[in-house]
Amino acid sequence: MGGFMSLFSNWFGSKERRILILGLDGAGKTTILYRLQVGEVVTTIPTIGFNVETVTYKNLKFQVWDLGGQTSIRPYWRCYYSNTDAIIYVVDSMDRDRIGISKTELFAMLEEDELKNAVLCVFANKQDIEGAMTAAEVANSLGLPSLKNRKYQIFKTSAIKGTGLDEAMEWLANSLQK
Ligand code: G3D
Ligand code: MG
Repeated sequence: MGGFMSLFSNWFGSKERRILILGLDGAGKTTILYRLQVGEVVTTIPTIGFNVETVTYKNLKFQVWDLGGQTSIRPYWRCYYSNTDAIIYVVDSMDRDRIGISKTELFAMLEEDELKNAVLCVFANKQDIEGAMTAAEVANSLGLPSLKNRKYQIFKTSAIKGTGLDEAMEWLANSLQK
């Protein structure tokens, strides 16, 4: 347990940090959570029936759930975002069909008042697959250039191969220190 995260958790400082990992189903969020190797993943299913995966590692708390689908459960998500420092937004770079939905979901999240100070780290995931959208394509399709008053960065990742994750976490740690 630990790996590079043990180094990074020190970089995040001693303050408790809460990080949401969000994106459409199939984007690779759960795979990433396990890749970070930060410890036991605890899955809770709130009454309304969406899964929330949580990992706590030292001063870091990661929470993961799927966006998209039923909008009726959206209000229940609010219970999970208070004091969020960062959003890791995961995109399946092969999923051109749903990148528009992914954009809509992202912008809906970013409108939430409690998330207005959260930094945004986008993972253009599944870069190991040939024909995947480049990071620039993902950024444009998500509308990242139109973001206002948001500190963000996009990274090419492969959760399967474990590439790009450490650079992304390094950026996150640096951003949260400031
Ligand atoms: P989710 O938690 O966002 O819903 P998962 O997504 O982590 O469950 O991943 C969905 C599927 O995509 C899984 O495949 C997983 O192995 C795969 N996947 C995740 N990240 C990558 C990646 O970087 N590259 C490739 N090639 N595949 C990835 P299965 O077959 O188990 O459904
Ligand atoms: Mg999952």
